[in-house]
Amino acid sequence: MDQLLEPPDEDTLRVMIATDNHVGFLERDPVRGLDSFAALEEIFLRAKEYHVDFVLLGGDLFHENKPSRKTLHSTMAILRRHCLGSTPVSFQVISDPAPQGEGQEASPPAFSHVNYEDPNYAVGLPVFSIHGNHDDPTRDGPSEPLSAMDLLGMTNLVNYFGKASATDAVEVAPLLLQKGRTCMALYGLGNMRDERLNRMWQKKKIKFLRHAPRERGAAPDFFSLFALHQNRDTGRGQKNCVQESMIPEWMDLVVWGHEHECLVRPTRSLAGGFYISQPGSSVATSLVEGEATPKQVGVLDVREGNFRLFPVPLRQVRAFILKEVRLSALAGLDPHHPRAEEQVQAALEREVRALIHEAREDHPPPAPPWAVLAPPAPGAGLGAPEGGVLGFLHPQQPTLWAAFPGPGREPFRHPPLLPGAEGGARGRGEPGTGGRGAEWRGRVGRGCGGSGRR
Ligand SMILES: [Mn+2]
Repeated sequence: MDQLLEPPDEDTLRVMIATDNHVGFLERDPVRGLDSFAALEEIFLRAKEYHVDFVLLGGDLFHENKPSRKTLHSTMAILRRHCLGSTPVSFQVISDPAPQGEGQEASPPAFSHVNYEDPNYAVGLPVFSIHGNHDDPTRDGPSEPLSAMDLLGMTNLVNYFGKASATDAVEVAPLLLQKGRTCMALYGLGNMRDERLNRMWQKKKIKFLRHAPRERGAAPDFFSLFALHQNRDTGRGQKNCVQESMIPEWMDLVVWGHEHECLVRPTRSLAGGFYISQPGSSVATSLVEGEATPKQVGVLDVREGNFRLFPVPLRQVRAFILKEVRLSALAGLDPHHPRAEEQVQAALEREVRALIHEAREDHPPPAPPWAVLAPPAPGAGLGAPEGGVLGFLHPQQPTLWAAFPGPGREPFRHPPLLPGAEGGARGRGEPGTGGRGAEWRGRVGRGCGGSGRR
């Protein structure tokens, strides 16, 4: 959409929101080993294409708690390629030098500055990230708990925030950001075991610090954005999730990490006054329905207490189609036939071929320069076929796999590469954003001057 190809105006803070990149997932797989890196790279390419002010990651950047050297190296290479540089950053951090609340710390521990304010570094695209359950801080012997995010924080590649050090009580303090007349209070809470968080919440041991109310007319109100990485309440047990009613009702927008299904379009919470956006994972880590919905990230515009969000489909993500096949519904199969197993094999091969065809139709390879990353091939034959009905045997999955050694299962040919620095993609192609998700939203009576304070 054209609005995204133009830089935001001086009062609009534009944020790329993404989560659960799970880089390093299946890194040794000859076919899918580079998928997670290609998706991460595309996120940053798009962030630059759409002139975002910063990138917000909602946790589980890494798939493994101790990522391999290769994964760390590739991730650092991507961050370094896209985030370092002399592009001016046009928003300021206006909170105190040590904005972390009691029981919270950041990396570097003092969080005396954001990475782009470090005079020894040139950061053109700041990244703010919390940790998830895959890359949470753990101890090596007597050392303080550290996560891979701490390493990225210490090297100034990301601004790692939302790390709670206390186990009994946490105060979540916001980073206060300002761009022109837009002010944002950015809250983050890295993953904790759901039961523990739930217990702390019930005991009122989780506090959200809120900026002091401003004088009427003195300055714009703050837009409160909260990034967390926990189970949502989807019926898995009330104590095994964060219920929306636990989130302060004065929050404006919650970026919900951890849930892999892409539900990036903001939906209004029934519990509070806030909206929720769940970007979902950028790589499918399990073969379930929620992962088969198209992978998207979001570009969020915030202007003086109002926001709009553009869903942005990722084109470098391997197509994944899930289909349930009922053998009883397929014509020409006889469970009593002496060669029933072969019949099943052939029938399933036909089904998979049809899915590959469908995937190719729906996901044409991206045109240059995106193709530099090598077009992802449809992920065919990945699913374990459901068999065993009506007396049929379970077809052997390796046998079915062997039927598709070819074009359906192409790996990325080489590690993702950077197109020209200015991303020649500018001006071509629609980001495919829908109109509905990009309406301006806000609270009635909010806006400049702190009117309608909650
Ligand atoms: Mn997670």
